[in-house]
Amino acid sequence: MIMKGKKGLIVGIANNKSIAYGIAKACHDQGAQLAFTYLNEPLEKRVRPIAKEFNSDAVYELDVNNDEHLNSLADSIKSDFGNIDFLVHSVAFAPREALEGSFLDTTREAFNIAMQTSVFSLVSLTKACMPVMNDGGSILTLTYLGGPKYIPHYNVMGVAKAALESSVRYLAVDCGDRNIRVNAISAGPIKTLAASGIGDFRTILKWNEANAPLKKNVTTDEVGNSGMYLLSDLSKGVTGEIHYVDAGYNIMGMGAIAKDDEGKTILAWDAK
Ligand code: 0WD
Repeated sequence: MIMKGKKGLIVGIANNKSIAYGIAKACHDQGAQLAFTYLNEPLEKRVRPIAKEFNSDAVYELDVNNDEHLNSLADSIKSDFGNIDFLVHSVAFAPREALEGSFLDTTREAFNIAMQTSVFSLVSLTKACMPVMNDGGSILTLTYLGGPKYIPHYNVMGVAKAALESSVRYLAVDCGDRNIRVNAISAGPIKTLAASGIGDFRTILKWNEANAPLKKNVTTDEVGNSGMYLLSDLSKGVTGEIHYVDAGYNIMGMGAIAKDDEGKTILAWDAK
């Protein structure tokens, strides 16, 4: 039981398809005690039964853009759950219209919403949790290849993920003073509620499956297990890292898709 005796806060479960659910499951399976947050009332109905599934009744309302929620979080955790050893930040949002069409058309408002909710939230949540985080703890966030590279339709969320990955490095230094580690998993595409907002997401899934070295898409269980490793003492020497859990897709310098002599799309290794 790798996580026995450890307590953690999971932020970003919308339902049991969420990546944060996979991470919670892996940590719970290894003996961790968990507390959860929900964004708003409709999501509370989804999150409470999930907390029960993991034998927890430590459930708090948290909109990461609400300072009152952030300010009261540490006190609530301290009084009914106790200090935590790890924190999962699995939150991102951009207005739907910003995730289709051209990046050039991104509005100031959409840009600010994406950056506040998807990037600054890691900084503010980390800060809010520091008073209840044990020294030697671990913080994990979720990012995507659309940060360092161009991905169609990802647009402003790509810019936000680039800033998030940079924030991981800066936070890793600040939190390192207390031996608290900060890392990110860059997950391959997974069909979740958030992903359904991205234009043409099915094509991204198919493309990844065709071109990744492992010829498949990853599951929330796979991301969950890697997340559990980064939250556990097994990764005590790892901080400021962006760890790819994407069936290897990010290493590819050449796609597997090619055109045959008639212009038909085929797998590259079938090309003559
Ligand atoms: O392909 C994917 N699904 C990938 C997701 C690939 C690589 C990375 N990611 C990232 C996302 O960008 C995000 O950072 O993983 C993280 C989790 O996303 P998810 O598991 O794919 O999506 P989902 O199940 O929708 O969970 C994200 C949740 C929100 O769900 P909805 O769908 O209601 O927006 O983030 C939460 C909310 O529960 N969230 C907030 N929580 C607190 N305050 C807020 C907020 N203001 N906004 C969204």
